[in-house]
Amino acid sequence: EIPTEQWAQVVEKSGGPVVYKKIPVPKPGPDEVLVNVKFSGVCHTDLHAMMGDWPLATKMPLVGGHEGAGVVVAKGELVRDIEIGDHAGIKWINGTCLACTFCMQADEPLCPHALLSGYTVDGSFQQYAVAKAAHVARIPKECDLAAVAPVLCAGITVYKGLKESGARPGQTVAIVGAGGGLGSMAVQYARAMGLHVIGIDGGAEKGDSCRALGAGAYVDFTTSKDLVAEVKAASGDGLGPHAVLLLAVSEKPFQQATEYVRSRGIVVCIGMPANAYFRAPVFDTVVRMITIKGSYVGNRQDTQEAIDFFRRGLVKAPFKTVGLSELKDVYHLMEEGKIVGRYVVDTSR
Ligand code: 8ID
Ligand code: ZN
Repeated sequence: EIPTEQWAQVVEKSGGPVVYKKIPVPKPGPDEVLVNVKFSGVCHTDLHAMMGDWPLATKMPLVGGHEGAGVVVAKGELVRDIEIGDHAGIKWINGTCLACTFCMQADEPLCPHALLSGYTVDGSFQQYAVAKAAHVARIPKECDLAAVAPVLCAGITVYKGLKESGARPGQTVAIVGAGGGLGSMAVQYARAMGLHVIGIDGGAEKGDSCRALGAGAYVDFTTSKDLVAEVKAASGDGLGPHAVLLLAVSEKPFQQATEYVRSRGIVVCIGMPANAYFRAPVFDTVVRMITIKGSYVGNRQDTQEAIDFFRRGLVKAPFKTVGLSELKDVYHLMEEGKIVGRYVVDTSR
């Protein structure tokens, strides 16, 4: 039985806060499914969305969230390849046109008509959420829905970022923000992909977590006297990591990355600190043949591959579960950089 009302966390004005209240249950359109969200991860993007700190407007009022794992409970008349009762994931890319040149080449995140869960359409911080059937993640029944939730954005994004980094098995990748939500997943995927990992973040607790997840070295940006030298030294032969994944929500590490990346190395920008710019010395970029690029979530194939790493037990990032009603507290901890791994909210409380 699908109720007519449900609990949700609603952003009523840019800057927040979130308000826990009852709202109507949405109805799926002809090409959409309705997912009974059981658990949702809390991504730093949700905080950016509430604060309105990116140069892209959100819908308002807004239900955030884009790591929602649950069960399909209703579907539109055109939906054929997913059934009621199947497990599905509400991810950042809620829907795309599937007809533009980007969609045709499996670059759906670049679709100019993309709908974004928890940003331009309501997302997973509610008990029932709608998404285009073509785009919901297919979650195998054996996957625990709370544990798989962080894969739906953090996992997909870092897995794609590692592929974009060009790093090959046996090479070294530096993960900046390695103790956070994306970072904890990145350490795991990198290790599963046969890479050596240098984790960079702040504090001893995040260091312990990075090492436990498989990082061979940890550099603490809050205490390091010479971060560039330390990262290079940690790369084995001292020439620097072959690739860098920038996941931090701060501008400074973006400036440092081109200094320690190996010659011919690739710097991948993923974190999106507000109002930040990427500055790199032209001379070094040229004579050391450095590549700088961005990476933005993943396509449907990346999604299923990232989930399959999880299903096989190759990635298992740390998470804590609290009630959806406690989302405000999670945002406070996130603002202070105090979260190791991910928080997952349980929509039943
Ligand atoms: O598709 C994308 N590109 C995509 C997808 C999902 C998320 C991008 N994002 C963006 C988010 O919007 C956010 O800007 O990635 C960023 C990281 O998201 P997150 O992992 O969910 O955030 P977090 O859990 O707060 O982790 C951030 C970590 O960065 C560390 C913090 O200590 C924290 O552990 N950090 C900071 I802030 N400054 C640092 C520094 N100077 C740093 N780590 C190393 N050096
Ligand atoms: Zn996200």
